[in-house]
Amino acid sequence: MANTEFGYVRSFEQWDALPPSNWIVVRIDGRGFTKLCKKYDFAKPNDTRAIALMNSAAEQVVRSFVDVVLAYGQSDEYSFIFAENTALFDRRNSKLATSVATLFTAEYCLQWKDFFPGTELERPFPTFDGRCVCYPKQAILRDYLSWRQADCHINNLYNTVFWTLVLKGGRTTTEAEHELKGSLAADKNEILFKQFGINYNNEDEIWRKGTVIYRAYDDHQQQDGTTSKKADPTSKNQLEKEKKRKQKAKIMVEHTDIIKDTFWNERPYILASKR
Ligand code: DGT
Ligand code: MG
Ligand code: MG
Ligand code: MG
Ligand code: MG
Repeated sequence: MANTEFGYVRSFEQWDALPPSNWIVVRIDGRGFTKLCKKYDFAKPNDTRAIALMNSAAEQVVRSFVDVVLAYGQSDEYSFIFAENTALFDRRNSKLATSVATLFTAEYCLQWKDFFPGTELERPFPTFDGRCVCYPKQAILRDYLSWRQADCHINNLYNTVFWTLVLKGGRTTTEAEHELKGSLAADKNEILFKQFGINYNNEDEIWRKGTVIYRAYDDHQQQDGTTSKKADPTSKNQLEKEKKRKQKAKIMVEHTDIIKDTFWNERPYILASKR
C-alpha cells in the first residue's frame, strides 16, 4: 500500500523524536477542572475521593509504561518521568504525550465509579492534556520536581487558609481574598494557628507534599539493572530481562519530600544514568 501514487503524502509528516540522553517528563493536566470540581461538588480545599482517583489512575499508567522511573502528582496534574535512555515509541514527542494522556484519561473515567459511588459521570467527560519536556541533567530534573512540589505546598497553604477563613471563620470569599492579599507563608501559618488553632504542619502529607509513585526492587544489588558486567545492555535478551524485572517491581505510592536530598540518596537507582 505504501507505494501507491498516494504514498508521497507520508512525507508531509514530521518526525518529532526527542533528543537522546534526556529524561522525558510527560505532564498531564485536567482540562477545565475548576468547572468540573464545582460540578461534582469536590470538597474544599481538598477532596479525598478526587485525589485517590488521580493516584489510582497514575498508578496504572506507571504499571503500564515500565520505563517510567517516577511519577509526581498534585491537584489535577501528574508528571511521569521516563528513563533517560528510554526507547519507547522511538522517543517520539506526540506518541509519548498522547499515549500517556489518553491512558490516564481512560483510567480516570473508568475508575470514577469506584471513587464516586452513586455519582454518575456525565458529558463533558474529564480529559487531560499532555506535554513532553526534556531535561538533560539530573540536577535540572530534580529542580523540575522541586518546582512542582513547591507549587503544591504554596497552593495548598493558600487554599487551606482561604477555605478555613470562609468555612470556619465566616468570611465571604471576597473578604478572605482581601485578608490574604500580600501575605507571606509565615502570616498564613499564624492566621491558621492563632485564629483556628490549626498547625499547618499537622495537615495530612498527601495535601502538603503531593504523591510520589516509583518502582522498588527486592534485589538491592541489582537495582541498577546491571545483572552482569559482561551482558550487553542493548541485546534483545537483556532488554527482555530488564522489562520483566521492572514489571515485577513493587509500585510504591508515598507522600514524601522530594526537594531535599534524602529521598534520592536512599534510592540512587531511580535516576541512575544509563547509556
Ligand atoms: P486548565 O488546566 O487550563 O484547563 O484549567 P483548570 O481549571 O483545570 O485549572 P488548573 O489546572 O490550573 O487548576 C486546577 C483546578 O482544580 C483548580 O481550580 C483547583 C481545582 N482542584 C483540584 N483539586 C481539587 C480539590 O481536591 N478540591 C477542589 N475543590 N478543587 C480542586
Ligand atoms: Mg493549567
Ligand atoms: Mg487543569
Ligand atoms: Mg492543574
Ligand atoms: Mg495504527
